[in-house]
Amino acid sequence: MRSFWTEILNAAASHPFPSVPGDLLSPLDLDYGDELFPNVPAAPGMPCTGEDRSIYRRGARRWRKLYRVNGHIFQAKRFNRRAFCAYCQDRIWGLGRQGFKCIQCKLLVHKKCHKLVQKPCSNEHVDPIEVKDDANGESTLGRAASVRSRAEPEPPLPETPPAPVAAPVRNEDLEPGSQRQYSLEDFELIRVIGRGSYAKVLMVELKRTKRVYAMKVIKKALVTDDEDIDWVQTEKHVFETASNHPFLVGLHSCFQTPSRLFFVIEFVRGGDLMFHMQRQRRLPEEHARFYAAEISLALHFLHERGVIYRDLKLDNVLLDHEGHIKLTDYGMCKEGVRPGDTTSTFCGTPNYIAPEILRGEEYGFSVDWWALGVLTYEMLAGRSPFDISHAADNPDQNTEDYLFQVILEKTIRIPRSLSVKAASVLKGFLNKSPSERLGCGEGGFLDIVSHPFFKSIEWEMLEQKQVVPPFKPRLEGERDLANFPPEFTDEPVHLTPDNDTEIADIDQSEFEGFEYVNPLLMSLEDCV
Ligand code: ISQ
Repeated sequence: MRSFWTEILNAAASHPFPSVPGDLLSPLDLDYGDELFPNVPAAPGMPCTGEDRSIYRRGARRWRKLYRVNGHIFQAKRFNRRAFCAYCQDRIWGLGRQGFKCIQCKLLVHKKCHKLVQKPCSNEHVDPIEVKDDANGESTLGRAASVRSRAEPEPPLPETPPAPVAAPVRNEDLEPGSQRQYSLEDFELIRVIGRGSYAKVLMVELKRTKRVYAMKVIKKALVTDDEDIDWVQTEKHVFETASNHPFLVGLHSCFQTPSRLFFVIEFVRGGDLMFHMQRQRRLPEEHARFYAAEISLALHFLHERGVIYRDLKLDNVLLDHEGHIKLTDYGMCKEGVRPGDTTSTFCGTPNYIAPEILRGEEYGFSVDWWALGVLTYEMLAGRSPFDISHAADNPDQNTEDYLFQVILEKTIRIPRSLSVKAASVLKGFLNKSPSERLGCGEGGFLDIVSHPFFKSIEWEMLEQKQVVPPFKPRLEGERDLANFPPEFTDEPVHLTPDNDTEIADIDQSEFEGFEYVNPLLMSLEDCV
């Protein structure tokens, strides 16, 4: 039987190599230095003088979509309490974000009615929020910081009693052969290994088997907004898909307490690429090629299943104990995208956001290939292609807007030290026009597979983890945390006790059905 890779490589052989704009470098594009680090550290792994390590890890963000009609600024909402449309007076009900709410006057309307609202906003004020008029129903964007600063309390709605947290099924009550449910008591919390804007990641041990896992802990109080609840659902769905691929972290189980959501994830021991880049300055081309190729396979797997990853960055690329990559963090993913479909949410981590997102255009899988270009550049050059650290002292140039302007307008300069093939692949991925970008043309993924930079890659072997990684993380034992930043591992590992007043404000019905156990991992565990 011909394998997928025989097919794809044969097709690649007969497919003309795409002419990537920027294949030929003009002298103006060459970069003669300008490193990220201003001096040499006292010893490998030590910071440079004046180096602030906290600057490197920047969280992903999702900006909200806002729709302006007649002075109102509407935001899509899901209502699970009784709410009525101010335009047609009918009840707002149904699954998904069926209603719109004005973030200023709190007017509630159906999504289908929002453009018909004639009553002007009673609380219109000039606010530094970027929204477009929604006369054509076009989706628009706003900045998270401005939109989040909503001072007014919610209008009282007739309440239905809050749903209690679903009582976990007790394992002794399960039918023989059905899945075991997990709870916090099943795990020993060992160390903190990461932290993001919403979540904390711990290394934990499943007491029954003594196996080690990563546990992502999310406070429910931080995910009260409808859009936030959507990402929790998306993250869970993508985890389920990802559990079938060697270069994506898989899910063991999910459970909840009244205050928190828990994802139990396979533990990947080698640390992330950000950690390794901070110690190695820049990577040899051979290493960058290997990581970029494994990441390409992971992205392609997601794309084929209708998922745009949208948060590729050094922090989200983990290395396993052998040195193979695994992508993590699916909270920014967009699901259900068919070939040719587009979406428009303004989201990502600023340094990696593709120009089409910044221009407010509809976009598709192209944004992931752009981010791979940024990441590959960082591996090869030891700095971002949009490095604005030189502008740190100038308040006008030390802003997100300035970074976005640089991404949109600046010609990317390729370090002179890089090979022609490396420069070509970077120019291919970092093409500001998504239709001309490497991986986004007619040839799609095939154009990446057949790019000269990847000529030495044996793709079929690579996907089966049969290629020996160029770097093996140093590990002394299964639980060695030497590859995780001390700013996390030195933190106390406890979870603060539940706060009753905080819990009273949580609508537990939003989290119904969150519990999950991966049947594949379970059967593995039962072999122990
Ligand atoms: C798995 N292993 C190590 C670190 C992790 C960080 C985030 C999510 C999963 C992880």
